[in-house]
Amino acid sequence: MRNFKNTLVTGGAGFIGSHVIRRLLNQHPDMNVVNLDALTYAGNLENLRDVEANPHYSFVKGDICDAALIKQLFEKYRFDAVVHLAAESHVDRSIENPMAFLETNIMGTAILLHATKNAWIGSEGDRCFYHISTDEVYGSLGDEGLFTEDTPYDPRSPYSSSKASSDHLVRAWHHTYGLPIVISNCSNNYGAFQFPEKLIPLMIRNIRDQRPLPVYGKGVNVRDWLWVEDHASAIDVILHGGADGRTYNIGGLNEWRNIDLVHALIRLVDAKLGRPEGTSMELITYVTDRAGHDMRYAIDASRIEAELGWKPSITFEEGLAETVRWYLANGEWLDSVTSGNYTQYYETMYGNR
Ligand code: NAD
Ligand code: TDX
Repeated sequence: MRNFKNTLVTGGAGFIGSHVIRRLLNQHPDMNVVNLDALTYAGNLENLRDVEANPHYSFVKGDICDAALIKQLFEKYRFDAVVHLAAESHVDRSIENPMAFLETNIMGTAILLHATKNAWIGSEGDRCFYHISTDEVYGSLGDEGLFTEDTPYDPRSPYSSSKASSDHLVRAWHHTYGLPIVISNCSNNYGAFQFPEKLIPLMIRNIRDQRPLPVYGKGVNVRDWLWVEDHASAIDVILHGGADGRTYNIGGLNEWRNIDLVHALIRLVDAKLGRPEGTSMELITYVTDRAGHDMRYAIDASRIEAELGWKPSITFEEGLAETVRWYLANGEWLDSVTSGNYTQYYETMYGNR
C-alpha cells in the first residue's frame, strides 16, 4: 500500500471530485488535500460546504492550463499524489463547442503531467499521478460484450476523443519519463451534486417541475450506472493500491436502457411527491437524437475486483432511491445551479427540438 501526505485533486468542486475529496479526508485523516478548480459552470463550492473548515483541506481557484500556477503549487505544497479529475465532461456540450474540450482535457492534462514530472525528478518515496477517465474511450458496443482494459480505443465524440487523447498522454509520460501513474476508466456515475445537464438529475428536476422529459432518439441506448460514492471508494483503493502504470475499469454491472431508467425515475419521484402512479408518464417527449450517439456502454470490472478487492457497495435500487431523495430534499441546490447560464444552455439545447 502506498501512503501519501499531500494530494492535489483537480476538478474537486465538480460532481465526482467533491465526493473524492470527502472520501480522502474521511478515510485518511493525516492527508492534506488541495483542490485546484477553475470553477466553471460545473464547479460549485457548495458541493464541499461540509469539509471547507477541515484544516487538512485547501481550495485554490485556478486553471490546469496555467503552468506557472501549477509549478508554484508544487513548490508550496510538495504534492506526492495528483488525482486528476478536472475536465469538460458533458458530451452534448462537446458537440456544440469542441474546442473547450480539447483545451482543458488534452492541453490541461499535458500541462499538469509536465509540471508533475518536473517537480518529481529525483524525489524519493511514494508518488502517483492518477488520471480519472471514462469508458467512452472504448467506443460503442452492440447487444453483446463488455469493455475490458484491453479493448482497443475507439472514441467517437469530441468529449470521448479528448479523454482518449489525455489517456494516451498519461501513458506516454509514464513510458518516456518514468512518471508513476495509474488510470481508471469508469462508467456513468449518478448521485448527489451532479450538474442537472446529465440524464438523471435533469429528469428528476423536470419530473418535479412537470416539464417535458427529453428522451433522445428512441430511448434504447444503454448505459452502465455506478453510484458516485462507489466510484470515489474505487479511486481511493486504486490510488493507494493500484500497480504503477496499470489501468483499471470501474463499473456497476448495472445496464439500463434510457427509457426504462426514465420510467423508474417517474415512479420514484411521483411516489415521493405523493402523486398518483404514472402521473408524469405523459411528460416523456422523444426528441432529435444526439449526433453520433453511442448505443451501449458496459464495463467488465473483474480486474479491480480480483486485484484490489473492490466492488460496488450498494444496489441500483438503493442508490437511485437515495439519489431521488437527495435531489428533492436539496431543491435549493438544484434551483441555484439551474439559475443564470443554465437557463440559456437549456434553451439552446432543448428549445427547438
Ligand atoms: P464535472 O463537470 O461535474 O466537474 C468538472 C470539474 O472540473 C468542475 O468543478 C470544473 O470547474 C473543473 N474544471 C473544468 N475545467 C477546468 C480547468 N481548465 N481547470 C481547473 N478545473 C477545471 O465532471 P464530473 O462528472 O465530476 O467528472 C469528473 C471526471 O471524471 C472527468 O475527468 C470525467 O471525464 C470523468 N468521468 C466522469 C463520469 C461521469 O459519469 N460523470 C464517468 C467517468 C469518468
Ligand atoms: O436529456 C437527455 N436525454 C437523453 O436521452 C440527456 C441529457 C441524455 N440522454 C441520454 C444520452 C445518453 O444515452 O441519456 C444517456 C446518458 O446521457 P448523459 O447523462 O449525458 O451521459 P453520457 O453521455 O452517457 O456520458 C456520461 O458518462 C460518461 C458523462 O457525462 C461523462 O462525463 C462520462 O464520461
